[in-house]
Amino acid sequence: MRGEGIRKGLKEIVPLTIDASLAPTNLIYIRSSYLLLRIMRKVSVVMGSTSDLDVMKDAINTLKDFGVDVDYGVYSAHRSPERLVEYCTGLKKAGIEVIIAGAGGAAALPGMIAALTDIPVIGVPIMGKSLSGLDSLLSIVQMPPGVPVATVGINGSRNAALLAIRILALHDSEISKRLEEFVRKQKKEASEKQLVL
Ligand code: C2R
Repeated sequence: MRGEGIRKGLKEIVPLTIDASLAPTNLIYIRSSYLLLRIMRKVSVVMGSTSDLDVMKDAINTLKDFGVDVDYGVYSAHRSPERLVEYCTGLKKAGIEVIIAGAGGAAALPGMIAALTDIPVIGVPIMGKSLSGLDSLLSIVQMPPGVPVATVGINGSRNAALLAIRILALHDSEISKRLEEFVRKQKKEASEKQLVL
């Protein structure tokens, strides 16, 4: 079953290509007689509902700003568990190295993904209509020992992306250079702000 792209609020409209049963199509091949270049997607950003997109688009856009290949889609452990299992089965073949999962309320999604794969999962608690996101934060952060989910702050999807970038930077020199540049710029901006104060 092929997922639909989310077309709202993103810098670019990109169709969702993650699909467990069609995982090899997730690789883009550019062929010439001398060149075979394989581009693999590295980070997957998933969310429990389209209503989470306003928060989760920061993660998607931050990853894109760093030139990281990103897939994104809506998957729910509660509402469509079989589809989530199928999706998780294809993640490694699709070249996914980090998963960012955002969910609100009784948020099972990040934990279920961490249970179904050994790829690092970063959970983003989403502030819903009640309990100010505390329900989601506690659901995601209190994983049982043995099934880790790195949890960022409520609505902290940008930090989730930056953490994913730090993980990728460990073995990707291009991303590492961009991260160094980002940190340098951030430091400069922070000290300039202090001078203005
Ligand atoms: P709707 O706005 O679609 O009613 O969803 C979503 O992440 C969203 O924040 C309300 C909230 O339900 C959350 N949801 C989960 C899961 N599936 C949906 N926490 C899950 O499987 O964990």
